[in-house]
Amino acid sequence: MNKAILVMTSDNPFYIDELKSLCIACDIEVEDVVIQKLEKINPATYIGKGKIEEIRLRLDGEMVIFDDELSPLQVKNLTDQLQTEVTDRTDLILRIFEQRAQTKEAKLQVEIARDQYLLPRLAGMQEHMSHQQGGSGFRGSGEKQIELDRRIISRKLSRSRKELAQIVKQRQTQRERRKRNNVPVIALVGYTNSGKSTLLNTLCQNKEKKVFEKDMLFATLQTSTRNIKIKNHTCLLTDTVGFIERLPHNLIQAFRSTLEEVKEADLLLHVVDSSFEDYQLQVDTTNKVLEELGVENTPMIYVYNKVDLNKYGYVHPVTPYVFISAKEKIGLDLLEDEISHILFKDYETFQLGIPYDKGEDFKYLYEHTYVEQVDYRDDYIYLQIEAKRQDIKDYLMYILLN
Ligand SMILES: Nc1nc2c(ncn2[C@@H]2O[C@H](COP(=O)(O)OP(=O)(O)OP(=O)(O)O)[C@@H](O)[C@H]2O)c(=O)[nH]1
Ligand SMILES: [Mg+2]
Repeated sequence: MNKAILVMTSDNPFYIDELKSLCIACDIEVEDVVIQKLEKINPATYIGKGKIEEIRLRLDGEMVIFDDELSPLQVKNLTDQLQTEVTDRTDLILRIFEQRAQTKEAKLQVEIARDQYLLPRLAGMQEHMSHQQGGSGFRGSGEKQIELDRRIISRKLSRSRKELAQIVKQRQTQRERRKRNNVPVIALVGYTNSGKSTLLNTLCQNKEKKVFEKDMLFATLQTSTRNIKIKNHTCLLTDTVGFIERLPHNLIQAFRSTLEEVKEADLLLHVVDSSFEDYQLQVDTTNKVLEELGVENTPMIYVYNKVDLNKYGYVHPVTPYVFISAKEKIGLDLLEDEISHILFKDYETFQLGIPYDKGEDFKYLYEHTYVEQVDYRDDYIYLQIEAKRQDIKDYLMYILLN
């Protein structure tokens, strides 16, 4: 297992714990945490000379990981001076995404983000490699190598981008088809590890179609959509990638298409880990991303999860909200009430009698509304449905008068 020394510019335990969790997810053991509060970041080496020396003396084969994203120049200089692998939080997040990506789309997205990150950093890495090999004197050949690598990566980047665009287009068609079917879409959003996938699995009746849930950062990288029933209404529930503070901008770009699903949603369930005292920071981060996506006007329910841990006393809920435990199945009725209150408040029950020669109309209503009852009677087909009046305005003549 790799070992590391972490370099922080803040002593906020939230950030320290988060960087440690990122290390754990990458199989890296944290040996030490160095904190230097900086007035000003050194453009050449990020931290100051004295601190670099202090770290250098302390090093015993560990890698050094910075909490912030380092510039290519900083990586190069620090690698030079510390004579060990120097990397940053962005790289860790990329590594995790690389491990977890499973679908073709997620893999492409991560590849693009990685290549974008790599491209300006090739020089620094080359330096590190040559140190490891005992520092050969052939600088010239190294530079040629860098140029070659750069060209290979650039070509790969443009290929991946094209391929991704193709997949995104296909998904768009899928989404449009869904939209035509009038089925409301609910999207789960929230900080990583808040319990989105667990909630999806709990709400999904089809137990074979479970999505991956785990106590680690970024368990989910691909959106999955499942059919669920909310008070007899069919809805689509979409699980999304979790958010994190300071998500590297390469990744935001790469994952934009995944988050397109969120834009199409009729309702957002903002899942919050209520057992976490600093939950507000996570809520703010999530809301910031939602704002960037332009969905701040989509109706949203705050779902304060993990109440079974009994550590939600300090939560100041924002309306509309519910307290639940996705794992222990607590409060799910209330959640369904809230969802149906928002999504189905305009729905009414209609009793229709459709003549047998109006087969097309029957078919339309059968496919586009919530059918509660069908009865083939002597003179007509009896149909009891739930629908919005405006959605069936062309069929109101079939309403049966009692
Ligand atoms: N105690 C408790 N644990 C929960 C609850 N809901 C989820 N968890 C746990 O929290 C961890 C994360 O759950 P996930 O459902 O994978 O979280 P997520 O929001 O999908 O995470 P990402 O995919 O990384 O964004 C898992 O270990 C779950 O078992 C809950 O209601 N109570
Ligand atoms: Mg998940």
